[in-house]
Amino acid sequence: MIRRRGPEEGGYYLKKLQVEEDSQSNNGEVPEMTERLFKVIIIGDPTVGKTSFVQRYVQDSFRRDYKGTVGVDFALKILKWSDSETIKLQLWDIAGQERFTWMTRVYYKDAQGCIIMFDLTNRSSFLNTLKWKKDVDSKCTLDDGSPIPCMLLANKCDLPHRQVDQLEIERLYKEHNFTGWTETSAKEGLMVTDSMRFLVDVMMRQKNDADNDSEESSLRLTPAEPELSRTCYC
Ligand code: G3D
Ligand code: MG
Repeated sequence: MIRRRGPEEGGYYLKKLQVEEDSQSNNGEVPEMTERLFKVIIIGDPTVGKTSFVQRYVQDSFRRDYKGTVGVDFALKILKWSDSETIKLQLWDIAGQERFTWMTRVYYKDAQGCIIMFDLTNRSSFLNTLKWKKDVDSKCTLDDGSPIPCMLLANKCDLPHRQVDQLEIERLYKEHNFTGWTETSAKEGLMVTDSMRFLVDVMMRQKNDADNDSEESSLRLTPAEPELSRTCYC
């Protein structure tokens, strides 16, 4: 149920995720590999499951004996995105205790993607996702000034006794410009890889668009603005 705003119809559509996992033959030639690095921050109230989610995603394990995160933990995940592209994801697992202080600005610096997580069985963690979103949007933007893509994750969907229903999540996601939302269970490994793939897919497309824009504008500028080439920077 990952949803994404569809620019073509101004509405929403279900996004099907497709990643080529297997390398295809390339007539025996070794393809040139491009490597991309993305910094992704994982934020939300304490105990919603951020560290468990990262652990599940990176190591496919779930442990009950974590110490609460103090400060920030880093994890690296390497994805083979296609025959020619490798992605390095740097995951910053930020302690919830550090919320909304000057410190978050340091954590958010240069982030290109964000996960905001809440616990479906803890209503205040859901309400606080708005504060987290505002905090990120006010301190962190992409190079073109737009907000960084932000996924809203409703964790612990394996548990009964929910305190938040789907309609409320849907409304919050739409009204506050999240990139997508889905229920997850770090414990059961539900939608963990899928939600990350969705975010990576969005980040990749934004990066490619930005690369194309800068290529196009430099191509456009060269003939139209010949005086630029006479500019002297020495
Ligand atoms: P945090 O990093 O956001 O602070 P943690 O959260 O990953 O440390 O998890 C906090 C508690 O929630 C842990 O329980 C952890 O096992 C549990 N948890 C995390 N994700 C899930 C989930 O998807 N389902 C369920 N049922 N529990 C989850 P303890 O008991 O160790 O404090
Ligand atoms: Mg933690």
